[in-house]
Amino acid sequence: MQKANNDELILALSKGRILEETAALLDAAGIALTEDPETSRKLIFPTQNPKVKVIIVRASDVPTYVQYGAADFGIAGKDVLQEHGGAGLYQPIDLNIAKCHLAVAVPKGYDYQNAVRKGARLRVATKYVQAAREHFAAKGVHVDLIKLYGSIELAPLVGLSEAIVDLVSTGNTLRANDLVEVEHIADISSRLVVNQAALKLKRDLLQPILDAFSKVAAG
Ligand code: PRT
Ligand code: MG
Repeated sequence: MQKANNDELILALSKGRILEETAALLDAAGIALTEDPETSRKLIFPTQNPKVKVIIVRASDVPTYVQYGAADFGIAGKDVLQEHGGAGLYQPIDLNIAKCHLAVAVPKGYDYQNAVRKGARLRVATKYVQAAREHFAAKGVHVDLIKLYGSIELAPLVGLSEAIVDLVSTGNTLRANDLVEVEHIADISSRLVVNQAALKLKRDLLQPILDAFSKVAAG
């Protein structure tokens, strides 16, 4: 097993929007990638700093790699961190990237407020079971949560659920599927997460990078 040793750092990132929006941060910290993961099949990448490598994993797997110390630090959405639970992770910086919000949405014309008032039991499809459960429990709304792994917006269109809980950024996906947002649950952005042991053992290597990230994140 390749495991991070004490004179090198491994950063866990995911392809797509996190990688894109992280480029400026990596640049500022002197750890820009020297190869483009979007066009490569490799999973471990060198950076400008010979002591720092980047591994590319699924967005929802980033906290797991960092929790177990297979990566020393990583970047993940607050949505992902909330579902993971955050055990073993130190979360020092809100990077203010990959911003969106978590919302409840229903098909246009469905009277959500009325259904809630009448105490109806709603079927809600979501990838974010943890966050959805907390949200509806706090509001005293009765729900049956249906866990999906993608294309959440499809569920109400084919009768799998009455409502969804999903991430929204531009709102284009909701509009394209005749869905409307009825509740704003939480603002989401991406956070830097650091393995708690690495923070102590590799402070010398980590601190300058954390400082550079903080500086860019603060604008
Ligand atoms: O697909 P995979 O399981 O590998 O992971 P992922 O889908 O979580 O990864 P990715 O790269 O899509 O998202 C990584 C992180 O970006 C998420 O964990 C969020 O914190 C953040 N983020 C920001 C978003 C969005 N904006 C976003 N709009 N993640 C997903 N979306 C999806 C949303 O689920 C919906 O289907 O985009 C659609 C809505 O977008 P709009 O612009 O049409 O409103
Ligand atoms: Mg995705």
